[in-house]
Amino acid sequence: MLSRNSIFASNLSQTYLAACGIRRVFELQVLSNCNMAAVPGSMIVNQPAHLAEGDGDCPALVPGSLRAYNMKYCPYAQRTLLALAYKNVKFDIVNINLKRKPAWFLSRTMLEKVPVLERADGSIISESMVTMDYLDEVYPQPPLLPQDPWKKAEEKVWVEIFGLSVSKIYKLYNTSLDEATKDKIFEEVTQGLDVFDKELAKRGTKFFGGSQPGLLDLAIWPWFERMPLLPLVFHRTALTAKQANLMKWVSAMEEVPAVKALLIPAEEHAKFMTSFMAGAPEYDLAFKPKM
Ligand SMILES: N[C@@H](CCC(=O)N[C@@H](CS)C(=O)NCC(=O)O)C(=O)O
Repeated sequence: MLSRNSIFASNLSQTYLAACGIRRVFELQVLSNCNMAAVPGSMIVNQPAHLAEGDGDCPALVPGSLRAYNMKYCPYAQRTLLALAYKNVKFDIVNINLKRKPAWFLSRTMLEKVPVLERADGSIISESMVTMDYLDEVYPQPPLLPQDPWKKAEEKVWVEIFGLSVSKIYKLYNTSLDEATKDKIFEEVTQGLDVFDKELAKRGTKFFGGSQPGLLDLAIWPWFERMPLLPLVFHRTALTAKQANLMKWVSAMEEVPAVKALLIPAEEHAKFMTSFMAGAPEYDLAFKPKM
């Protein structure tokens, strides 16, 4: 089990730690699913434990609130929660045990994945980017995408580029891959980071979205929140001082209230990833009494 001390003992550079906000992250208290006090308009009805088949019926919908089906450590589901929180939409979370999905969850979605959004009439949409798009249309303020259809499309292309490069970082946690394959993937990830670093420099803005975060910022953030895990598991650091623009962007993102509200400490991410790699994901590890 990775402890706070083992994280500090690892040879992460100070710059990297600062960029990943490790010190600040550790100061956050893990009380429940997230710290929604930072996003006053949003509402969380805490449903901390991940519900599995046999745990009873689906919790009743909350009047006037959107329902997000989630898995606490899923980066895709975090995209949806970030968009909801960023736009101060009222929502509640139902966490799903993905190893033993409840029948009532499976009956709602053919795709069998989180995130899923459900509204008062029981209809659902899924796929993280679809949910973000929907939220941006229905809750236009603050905007996630530019008005111009071409520019809108360009931002979505960037999300695709991210999916084909940096987001491959998750493959490095696949214990069945050999070292040569992992080296190749690591190369693709770092090249992807270079591309995003250059793009940010080209835009010359604080966020990819301009002076405020946009769709691209929120869509890629979950992978950056998890960056500090890589050196712990793969003994290499992907994001370094070389990507200076991205480093600054990480610090700026950490100050965004929606990001703060949903931030999971690196220590907790590391514990979950360790359990995931061992084939027994501990979805509820944050809710166990501390030893
Ligand atoms: N393309 C989907 C990917 C979502 C996804 O892969 N979610 C994972 C959890 S991170 C999932 O629900 N997997 C189902 C399972 O593990 O059975 C999206 O963007 O929403």
